[in-house]
Amino acid sequence: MNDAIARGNATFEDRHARDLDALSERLLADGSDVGGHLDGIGSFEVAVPSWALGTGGTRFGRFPGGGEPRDVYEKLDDVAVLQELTRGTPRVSLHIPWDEPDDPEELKAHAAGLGLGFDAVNSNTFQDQPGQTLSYKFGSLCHTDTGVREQAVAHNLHVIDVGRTLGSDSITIWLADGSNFPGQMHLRRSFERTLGCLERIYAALPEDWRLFTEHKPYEPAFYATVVQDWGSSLLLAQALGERASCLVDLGHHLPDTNIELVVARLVTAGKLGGFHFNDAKYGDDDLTAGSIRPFQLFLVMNELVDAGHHLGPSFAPAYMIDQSHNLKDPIEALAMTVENLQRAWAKALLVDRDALHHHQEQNDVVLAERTLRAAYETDVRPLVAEVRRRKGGALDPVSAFRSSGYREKVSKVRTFAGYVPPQSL
Ligand code: LRH
Ligand code: MN
Repeated sequence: MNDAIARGNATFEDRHARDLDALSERLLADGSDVGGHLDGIGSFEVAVPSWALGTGGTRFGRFPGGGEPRDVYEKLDDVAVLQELTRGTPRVSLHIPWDEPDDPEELKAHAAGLGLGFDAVNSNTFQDQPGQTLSYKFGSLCHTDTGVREQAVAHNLHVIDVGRTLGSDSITIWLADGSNFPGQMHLRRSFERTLGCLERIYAALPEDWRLFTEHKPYEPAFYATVVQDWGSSLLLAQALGERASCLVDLGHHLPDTNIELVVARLVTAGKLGGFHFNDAKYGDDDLTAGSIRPFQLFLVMNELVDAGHHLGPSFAPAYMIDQSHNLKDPIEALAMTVENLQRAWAKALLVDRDALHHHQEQNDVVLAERTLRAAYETDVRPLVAEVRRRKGGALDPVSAFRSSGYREKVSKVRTFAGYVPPQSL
């Protein structure tokens, strides 16, 4: 991959240098600290979901591309390629049992050899596994049957064990638990049983670990979801304790929800634990982050940079991607995602916070809005590309990946025989 990156960078370096000089000159004229911005952009890292390296699909079909990773080892190989290209994805978030390693120590060594680590692990009590004793058809941690709840708690403790061996320090718990019809499920008892089970999982957390609760308004439940919204997630995180916090999946909000406001509320509550970045037009579409609502992504990043400004280094949410690549090559889609996230972050860093604060306090609506938009409308691509270049990455990750012929190469060795796609995606 390094050759393709070097070739690509050589092709673009003159134009890049011109663009960077022009932008730096303008930012300096505006009194901006270009060096500081480059450092700030370089500090942004995002974890890659293990379940997004194969081709995703829907209930209507899946159209696998060539060279799909056949196991978690090949998925790590693909994440390493992404890290070489973008220099922004040094960690992987595993989903258990989809990507449960036979030998976690061996997988940890494989990852270390690739310069990768592990971010939050994800449990799965939204599917019945082969040989599973009790079904999650009517829920897991909320289930009316103690045996099912016990089974689900045991699974989460197992996921923590695997994560501990891999060097992870957090678990994300998303629950499909809910109902399809009014009257089917008691809305308070189901929530209280869920909290009771989460308390047992929280009590078993290793001392330096965090637990993230992830809300979602619907799907697969189509009437009520136990952890339906940020309020339900916050109630759980507050009841559990200081190492529990809320994970915001951008796709888990009803149309036109002001997600940046949800983020601001969770920051105020001291309970913003992490993100699943993606984008959506309608439902939980799991599309490329920044591909549909780039301004919303900027406004979310603006809340994060502003919070970091006030709270300092203790404010460290876990940034992760959660997408399903039904049509794009997964590595190209993830490269575009990382670029879009780096750009939204870079634009948020450009916001003149003192000026914005002043205009807000003066209720100068026009100047406040203009100050925010000025950052959003700045083409930060040269800055973001320069950060990648300085870290040994690609000025243009997608074209470097294409010119590397990586997908063609792995397509020859990764024969389909033996490839088991994730069951739901
Ligand atoms: C649920 C969700 C959750 C994961 C799954 C793959 O929609 O966002 O975060 O467990 O996708
Ligand atoms: Mn998610």
